[in-house]
Amino acid sequence: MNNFEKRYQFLNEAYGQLINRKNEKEESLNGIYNRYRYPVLTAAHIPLNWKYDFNPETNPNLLERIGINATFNAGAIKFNGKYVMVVRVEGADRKSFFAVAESPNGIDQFQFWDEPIVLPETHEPDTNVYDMRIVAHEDGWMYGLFCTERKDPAAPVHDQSMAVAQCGIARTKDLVKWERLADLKTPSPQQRNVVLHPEFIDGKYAFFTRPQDGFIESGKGGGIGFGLSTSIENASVEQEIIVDNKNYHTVYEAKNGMGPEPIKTEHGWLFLAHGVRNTAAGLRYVLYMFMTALDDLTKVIYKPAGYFIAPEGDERIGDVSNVLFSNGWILDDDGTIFIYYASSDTRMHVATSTLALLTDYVMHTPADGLRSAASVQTIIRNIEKNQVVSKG
Ligand code: M1P
Repeated sequence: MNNFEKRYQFLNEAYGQLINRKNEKEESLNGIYNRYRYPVLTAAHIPLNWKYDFNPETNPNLLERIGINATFNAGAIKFNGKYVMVVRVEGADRKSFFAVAESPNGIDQFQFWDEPIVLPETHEPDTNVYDMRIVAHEDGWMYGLFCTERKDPAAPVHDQSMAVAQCGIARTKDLVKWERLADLKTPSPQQRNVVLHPEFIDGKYAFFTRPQDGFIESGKGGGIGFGLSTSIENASVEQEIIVDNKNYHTVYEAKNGMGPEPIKTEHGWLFLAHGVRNTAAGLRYVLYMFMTALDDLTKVIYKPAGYFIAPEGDERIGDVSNVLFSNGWILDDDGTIFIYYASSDTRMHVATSTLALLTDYVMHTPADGLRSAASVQTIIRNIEKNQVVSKG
């Protein structure tokens, strides 16, 4: 066997083992959700034929020709009975694009489809696209809302990082062929983390937005916004109502943003979002939850204090460390919820829970009292309740 053949065999065996590796559910201390031992997608899950030229004439050393850096921030949807993620794949060249990966059970054996998504562009080409929320809308289409980033035309020559982020919109029936629509128009100079609500509201398309003044800094803007548009082909939100704002000395004091689309429960709409705070070590991203009224998506009726999931162990380390981010979850008919989340802008994980457990968590976890003394009182009330239970 020559060197090319040896490397070919080695690469294929390692890839096969990774793709077929069974995941293992971890014990849950909080009882709300279970993490899994292995990430569900990493850069190593990218098909070998995307990266290697397998012709011994043109690649006698079987070198990797196209580097992939990370697979993260995936939208998720159940499609044709499969658990499907629309993954943000980032090349070694720092360009992100989308690719579909599917699993038979939602927790392991995720495999990418044959080719990455070829996303049509508008008249204004995207420099970078990322973080798609894929939503099955009641109008019959699946919509992918994502961030489209272009260089800020106002950037001075010395600044090569100033960008304008806006919400791109594409729709599909099969996740293979995509129709690109006009970017969402809002009053905000910057938009990321925009999500389409799955149902019409007052006969209109409903959007969750995240108005920001700057590319990174929320400035005077911020919070999770909500607005309506009569059209999806030329979507335009004229007024953004803030549903859930950033707040002093909380896990979302610097900024926050929507996760995936909300899930309807008998008690209200269940939301998963990310909150960001600043630390000496940089920004820390955690996931939190809240619930809005069934008849009013802008009215928060329950909001547990603090985070729901925060980076833990290996999740804390990656290209952008100390970050958890989720833009995809799947609710199964039996009430199981698969929460897909990325750690540190590097890899994808899954946590499982149920609609009943998440509803219990959101409705019965004490709210944030916003001061140390209030937190102490919350604990004391709990201790006192437990004393009654143990005496009884
Ligand atoms: O690097 C962490 C995250 O930063 C951004 O999120 P937000 O817009 O809330 O600040 C996004 O670029 C996201 O992709 C990234 O994971």
